[in-house]
Amino acid sequence: MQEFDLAIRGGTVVTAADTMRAEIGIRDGRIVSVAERVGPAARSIDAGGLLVLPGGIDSHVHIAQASGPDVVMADDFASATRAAAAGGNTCVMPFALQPRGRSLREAVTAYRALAEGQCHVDVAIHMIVSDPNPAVLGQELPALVAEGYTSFKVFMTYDDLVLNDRQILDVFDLARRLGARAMVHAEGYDAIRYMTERLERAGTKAPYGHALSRPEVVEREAAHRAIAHAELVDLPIVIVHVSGREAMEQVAWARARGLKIHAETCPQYLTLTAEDLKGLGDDGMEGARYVCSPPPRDAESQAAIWRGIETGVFEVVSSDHCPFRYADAKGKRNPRAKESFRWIPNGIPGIETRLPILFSEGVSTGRISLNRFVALTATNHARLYGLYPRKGSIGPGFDADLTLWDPNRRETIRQERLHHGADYTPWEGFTVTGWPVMTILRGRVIAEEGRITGEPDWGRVIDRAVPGAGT
Ligand code: DUC
Ligand code: ZN
Ligand code: ZN
Repeated sequence: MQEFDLAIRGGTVVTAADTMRAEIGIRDGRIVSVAERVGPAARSIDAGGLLVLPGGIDSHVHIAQASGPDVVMADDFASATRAAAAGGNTCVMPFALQPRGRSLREAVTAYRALAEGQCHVDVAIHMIVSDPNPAVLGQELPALVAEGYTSFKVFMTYDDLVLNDRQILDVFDLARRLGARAMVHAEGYDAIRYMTERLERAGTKAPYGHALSRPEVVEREAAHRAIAHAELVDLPIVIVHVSGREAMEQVAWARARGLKIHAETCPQYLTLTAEDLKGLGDDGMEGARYVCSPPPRDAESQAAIWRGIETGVFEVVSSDHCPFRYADAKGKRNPRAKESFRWIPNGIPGIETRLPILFSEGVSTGRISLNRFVALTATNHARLYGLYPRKGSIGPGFDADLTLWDPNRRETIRQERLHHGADYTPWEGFTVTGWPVMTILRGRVIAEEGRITGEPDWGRVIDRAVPGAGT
């Protein structure tokens, strides 16, 4: 009788706290033992020369999210989670979006149904609250949080999503009472409209207009306002996809005042700039490949974001994977997008490339330690969103979600190697040092050397605990 179903031997195990030569014994999908030697197992995997990391958790992705009548997102759950697995991730967190005027409960039920049986990795669902009416605040949200949907995002921009200040305060107040986690898209609606109309009047239509319409001050103002509301209500919040120095300084300022403000950034804000949106190509639309919100900034902002990562302002790096096809009339080059940048769908693919880019630019360059990499890509996501101590680290009792990582492997990112539904990657030709070799979900190998070895019903839709008031 074997003691374990699976043993990982010969690797260097890395957690947010420790780096050690150890073997891992796995039984029934869970880690049972981490020790210098573990006993006999039905299968042993040789991780010699490799790092053994907690599986990546990407707590900010968009999958199969309705994007308006004429635009379709490029990924369903099968393709997005396939790409996640190949990129070293074992859990992703997409959003069930409440269309305004409709029930949040119905949106969550329908979204969960889309995911069930279609996932290569585990999925935990956040909500987007676009209409905090009395039924949502009084019944739906409290019930959904109690059922394990313990986090939601609010938007400070977009016609069909924006909440006004009073609505934000009401939703924050409820989140505090429920112990739920609130995430904020911090860009100011009126400022963006003003800038967009001004640019259009001046004849600016091309994709680069997107960056001009959302300068850093727009993000800085909204971040400050969200922080002020969070202070008033006494709610810890997460400011997601912080793109540049100015919004980041607001987070650092809030922390210095003793406020619990969490912050997320993404690989695009470390590696892309607004200059990328200037590309024209055959029909002037090339730059649309890089249109996301907030937009990428400049080299100075990239350096500032790195400082924020190094000094702990940022606790999580997510992909904000939000894929649209480029050569597609329902994607980046839909007919209206050619009339004005304002109709280019906002978002870029990145679920499969997040870990290699951050490892390469962060760990391989010596900017951050291996342990910090693990914290930024797995452990802190689990802690922030109520998945800890089930996921996010390596130790007895954790799910056996692991990524075997070759720290020395040099690879070039190419669209043809990726598994997402998009038809391009913003990082085409980008060379990285460090690459996922094998991804293991609850003790089963789901991806190996870029091949998907699992099935689309191996991932589960999982419920979560409330992160807890005050955290
Ligand atoms: N916000 C996101 O979080 N993702 C894509 C677009 C957006 O505005
Ligand atoms: Zn957003
Ligand atoms: Zn997003």
